[in-house]
Amino acid sequence: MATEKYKELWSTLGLNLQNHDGLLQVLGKTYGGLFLTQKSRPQTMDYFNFVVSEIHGFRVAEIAKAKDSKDHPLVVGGYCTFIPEELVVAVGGIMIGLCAGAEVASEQAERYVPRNTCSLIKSTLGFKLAGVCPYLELCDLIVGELTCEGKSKAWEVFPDIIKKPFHVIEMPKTRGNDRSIKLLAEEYARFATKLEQLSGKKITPESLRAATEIVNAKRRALQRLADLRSADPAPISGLDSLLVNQIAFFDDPVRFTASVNKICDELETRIANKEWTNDQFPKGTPRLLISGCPMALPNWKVPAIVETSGAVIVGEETCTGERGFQKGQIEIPAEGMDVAQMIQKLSERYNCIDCAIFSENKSRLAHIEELVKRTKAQGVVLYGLHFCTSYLFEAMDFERQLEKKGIPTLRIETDYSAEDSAQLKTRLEAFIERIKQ
Ligand code: BJ8
Repeated sequence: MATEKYKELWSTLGLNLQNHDGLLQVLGKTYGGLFLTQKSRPQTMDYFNFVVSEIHGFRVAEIAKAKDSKDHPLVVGGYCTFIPEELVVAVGGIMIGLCAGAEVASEQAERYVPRNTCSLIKSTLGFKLAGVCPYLELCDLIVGELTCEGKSKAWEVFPDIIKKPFHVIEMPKTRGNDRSIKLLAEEYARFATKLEQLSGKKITPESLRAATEIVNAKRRALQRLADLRSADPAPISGLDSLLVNQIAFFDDPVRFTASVNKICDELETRIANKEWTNDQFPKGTPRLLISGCPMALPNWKVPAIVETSGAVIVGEETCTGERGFQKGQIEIPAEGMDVAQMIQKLSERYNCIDCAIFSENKSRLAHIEELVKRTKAQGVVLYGLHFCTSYLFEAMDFERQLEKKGIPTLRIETDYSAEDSAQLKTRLEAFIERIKQ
């Protein structure tokens, strides 16, 4: 991990250098052990190795430099797939996903949020309290959304702790209908106004169309990668695919898209070469789909256990998987539309994201089944964080229904600690054995 050369920058941003060093050390060691030891990795993952080796370095310095330039892009941090990156890019801004995926300063966080709050929220707050997130410190605006109860209430306490301008987007309770599309369009229009005020730039049909093209290209590349994983042998591990999706939340979108397309080119060559073998996951390796809560970087716990227990993950029905870019969601606003019409289109697009919080079990289950078919998965792991009511609730119903249809399903409830790793490994190994029979 690069550390020395960025110390001055981190210090300027107000990080706690001691805590931060500790975090980077653990991260570097974990990454080396989990990712760099994998066999048959695509060479094009080198770019992503670089990004992780510079996780709080290169990109942070790049954004800091841009902020010092005459363009001074607005840096916007968010916590949900529903925050429309298109609008941020349309004012020349930079969008960063701020959800955290490691257990940091939990006890401190519990002074502000109840103990029975999910790890994702607690860790995101913990990163601020421990002073270890340079991306948060670079932000000019933070956006929260009224999704689950935990996040909705967290936005009442976060602003005082974060001490940054904070904007809250109201969310519909259901999705994909006229009322939900209208509400989200209104909220996006209000967000657009906020972005214009803070950036001093007007969103025009041209700037929004150009932004939409950038963001759509990113989603297309991610969808292309997701599609390639249906091959057997799997051309890439679930861990590597997850990493790519996690990095999508903070890397420069144009550079990121090109890097993902390079991986896809390499994977296509692998798949076309009938002689190619995967030394880590040979043909016939049990294939699993993960569905449920997002896995923010560096939450690799469950995928790491799965992929060191004899199975490969071939898809993620999560917000760090394909929930945010699944087929049918990409719509480039047509020529001739004004900004209001384009925002309406954006609302329609985002209304396709089937987060458990606003989606009926029926449509979510149909999506999981479609993914099982498409990825040729032989089993489903329903992944829920403790206290995440929406995903834990649906998992009970889904387990019953999927099993009834002959799809082996395992329900997992966990958090960011390593305490249950041995128990999870035993359960996952037994599940994988069941699939093999
Ligand atoms: S669109 S999944 S990113 S809300 S794990 S904080 S739900 S208690 S993250 Fe999410 Fe947007 Fe939906 Fe996706 Fe709450 Fe659950 Fe915690 Fe969660």
